[in-house]
Amino acid sequence: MTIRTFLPVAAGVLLAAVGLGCISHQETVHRDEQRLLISFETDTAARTFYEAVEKIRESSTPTESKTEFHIPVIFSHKITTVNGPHQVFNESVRRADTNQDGTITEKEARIFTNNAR
Ligand SMILES: [Ca+2]
Repeated sequence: MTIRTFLPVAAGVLLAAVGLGCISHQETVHRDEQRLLISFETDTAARTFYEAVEKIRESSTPTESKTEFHIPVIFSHKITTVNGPHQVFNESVRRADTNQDGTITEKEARIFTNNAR
């Protein structure tokens, strides 16, 4: 292909792309996980733990991630992932149950509360 034939073809492809407009895809994915099963040594341990979890929920913004891919003028692809409420709870259980025995003791709940952010 010579430059004399290439330029009109390239111009035609560009004009067609502009004329057709940008192909755009936008998607929001809600992601959550199953809530972990946990038991508490006492009611005090449960109350202490849940109060700390609520404090964390109130102070944190919902976790969100974005994936974007663009080819200027021709193609745009954007995915937004929003994490559900069980993720904060599960992460709190993993942090609080330090020996991973499935039970949060009063001592573990107190330590978790003191370090909750
Ligand atoms: Ca434990």
